[in-house]
Amino acid sequence: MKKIICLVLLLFLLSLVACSSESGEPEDADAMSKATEDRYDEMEIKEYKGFKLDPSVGPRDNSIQGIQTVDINSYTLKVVGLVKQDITMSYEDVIALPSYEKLITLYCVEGWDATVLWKGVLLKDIINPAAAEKTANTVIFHCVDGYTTSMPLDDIIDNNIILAYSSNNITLPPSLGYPFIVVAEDKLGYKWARWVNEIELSDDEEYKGYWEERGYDNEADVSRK
Ligand SMILES: Nc1nc2c(c(=O)[nH]1)N[C@H]1C(S)=C(S)[C@@H](COP(=O)(O)O)O[C@H]1N2
Ligand SMILES: [Mo]
Repeated sequence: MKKIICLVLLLFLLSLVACSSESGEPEDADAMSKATEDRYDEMEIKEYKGFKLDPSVGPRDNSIQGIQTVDINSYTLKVVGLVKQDITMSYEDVIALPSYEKLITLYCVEGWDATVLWKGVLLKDIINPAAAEKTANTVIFHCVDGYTTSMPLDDIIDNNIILAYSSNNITLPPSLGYPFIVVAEDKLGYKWARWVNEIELSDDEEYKGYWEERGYDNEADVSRK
């Protein structure tokens, strides 16, 4: 008799477990909203080594000229300015360089942030073959939409700053700067140049890009961390 009761109990418990795992929708408080869910590209990964990733396409766009569409066949990336040798690279040339992956959060001054798995190449691997002059201390990024922003050359070299062509394992979407975005880790969003097509070496430490010229801090360090 005891055995039968145990068996019935066991079957009951097993059915409970089965039901709860079938019940589908997660119920935790921070379950993703349908709107957020919809922004993920079908192929995009949503989690990396236990970290939740944000959809790589943000909730809105406020680029100075809207989202740019770049024709990859005519696209070139140039390295110019205080260099011994100007360089022009195609998209294929850039992505043939050794690749690096980084899980980094972008913080915009507007108060939103996005944690994304970025994959790209080291900016120094692009700059080094051009051989920067000794006087060069600043890197100015020029973009297809006329946007510019800058970073100290040492920052880029010492922190292994990458130029990304992939976000969350998919090709960088146009909204994020296809073909390339500067993953300016530890810097506010306006340092993350998108649709980059020219890298200029300069000795103007005071250079002010589009938003910097309009009053935003040139260091742009992310303070909340
Ligand atoms: N080429 C280009 N890059 C740009 C911008 C832009 O307008 N043009 N906006 C910057 C700003 S202010 C932010 S916060 C990040 C993310 O842009 P988003 O706010 O439009 O998503 O891209 C940065 N890079
Ligand atoms: Mo921004």
